[in-house]
Amino acid sequence: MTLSAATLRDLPATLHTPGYDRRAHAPGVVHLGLGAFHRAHQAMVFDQLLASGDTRWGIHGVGMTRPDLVNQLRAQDGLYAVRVADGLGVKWQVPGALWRMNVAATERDAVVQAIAAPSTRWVTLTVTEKGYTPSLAQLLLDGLRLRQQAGLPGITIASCDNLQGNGHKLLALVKAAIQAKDTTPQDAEVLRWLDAHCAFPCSMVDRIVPAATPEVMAAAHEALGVQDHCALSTEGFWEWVIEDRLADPADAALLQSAGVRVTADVHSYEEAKLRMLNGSHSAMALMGAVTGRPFIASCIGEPHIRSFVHRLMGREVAPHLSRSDWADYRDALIARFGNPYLKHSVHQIATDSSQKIPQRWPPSVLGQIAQGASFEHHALAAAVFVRYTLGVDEQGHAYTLNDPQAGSLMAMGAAQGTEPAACVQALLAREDLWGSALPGHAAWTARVTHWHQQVLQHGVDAAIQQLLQEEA
Ligand code: CS2
Repeated sequence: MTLSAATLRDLPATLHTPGYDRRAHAPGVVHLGLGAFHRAHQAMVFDQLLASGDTRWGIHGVGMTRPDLVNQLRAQDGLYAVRVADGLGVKWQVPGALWRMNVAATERDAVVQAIAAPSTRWVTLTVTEKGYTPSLAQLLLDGLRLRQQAGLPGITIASCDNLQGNGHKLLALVKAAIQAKDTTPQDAEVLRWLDAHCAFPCSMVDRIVPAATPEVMAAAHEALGVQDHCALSTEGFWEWVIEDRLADPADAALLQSAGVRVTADVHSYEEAKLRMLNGSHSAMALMGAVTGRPFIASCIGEPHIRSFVHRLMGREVAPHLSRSDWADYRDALIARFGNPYLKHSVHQIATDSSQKIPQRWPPSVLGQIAQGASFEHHALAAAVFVRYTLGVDEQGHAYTLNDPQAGSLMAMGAAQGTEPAACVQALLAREDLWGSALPGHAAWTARVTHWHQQVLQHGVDAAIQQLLQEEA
């Protein structure tokens, strides 16, 4: 037996399950980028709102390319279990907010129609850093244009990806799609309508949701008594901070009632999260990949890596943050990274490093440079990234670089055994990775080159130990 609407009532009574009618209403939210994260984060916020009796938060979930998850979720009527587990305890829950599903690549028209549906009030997005393409903008635009032509109300379009100023980026992308060709009077009308009636708030979302493992599926089976091919595991912690710029201003109080922070100041939360959490994640992921440690918890469990991450955040990231409670945030992060229930694969986080590093590291390095302060931790992290492009760990096991830039990164990194300094220079020269200010910076290049030599000669662990001693 498998989890579905029919088997929902057979689940153990201790499990939190949807008590509301999942068929009576049309979805009010279209989510683009249906994956693990959305299902264990926003979908659980919307589940709370639905449970409170507000029927407008059902989700039409859209997988962008691959059909497998959508097919599995369809077979389970959009139901899946979430294990929420950390030092405070373990509990299972079945959120019920996911009502419809499509795949954008093969069912584009259904997605456009969903965005244009009268019941739709929100579009949320987690399409990853590399998903902000003209074709995404065109998809949104086609749906929004239909709304405007039909005289429907505007909607809130909330980017929830790990990009600084994600709402601004998305709005600019959609406007660029309108202006890409000679604009007609109708285009000008859409632009006016977008500005007047739609909102593109920036938002910061946070919850660690690893790709599910067979162990999670087995635990789900045991907890539910039925199979669940879409089960997930996450931590208790979650945060959603969204800019107070919503198409329907009344949504602010509703979201707040479900624990979302609605504020004018998303920026300070975004920058802290990207540089502290995601910046540390990328550093540990690359260290784990090269040293052969499989999970984030196995990295932070090593005292030298834990000290490295603690200092990276406290010494090189925090001085440039506007979030004043950064010390508590840092300590909470270290505890979250160590959560033994989250088997968060280092290779999953190292995926798309070329798209992630630009948001995560350069702002802190530039901040340190501007203050004449040390950026050694970031330089070592960058050196490990160069080492990572070799595609083989310190035990000699090969791994795949899962990255849109994999080909060019591996080609540039290939000669690091024979021409290490030239390889470092070539990789540090790339503005797509480091922005426009860091490439060519002599001291930065010198320090990354130094740490890269240490990594090649003595290994990542010894290099970290050396850094900890030198910068005690
Ligand atoms: C991670 C994020 O995979 C990654 O790049 O850093 O998915 C991280 O787990 C989330 O942003 C946490 O909120």
